[in-house]
Amino acid sequence: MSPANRSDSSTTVHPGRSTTHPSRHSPADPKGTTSMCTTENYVVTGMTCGHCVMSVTEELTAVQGVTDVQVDLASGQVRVTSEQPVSTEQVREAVEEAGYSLAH
Ligand SMILES: [Cu+2]
Repeated sequence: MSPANRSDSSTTVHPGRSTTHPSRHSPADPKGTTSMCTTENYVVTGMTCGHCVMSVTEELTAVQGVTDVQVDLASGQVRVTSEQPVSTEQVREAVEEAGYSLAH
């Protein structure tokens, strides 16, 4: 009699990348800031091709409040549009999670 094969666990783990972004609960601004968009420009270093641009765009889009991300590969300029101000720290975290770094 052969023993049952029970060592084959099928837990799917995505390496290197946290898929759970804790949604930070930011209090609503009582002052009428409805439909006000904030646009900030950053410089990301380390991007070499369209795939890099995709990764950075993906991570930044996942940041709370971000509605649009425009990346210029040649200059490394990243324009982040959000419906609420996003701190540099949040942007830096997202960029580093993608595997690149913020220039300043
Ligand atoms: Cu690349």
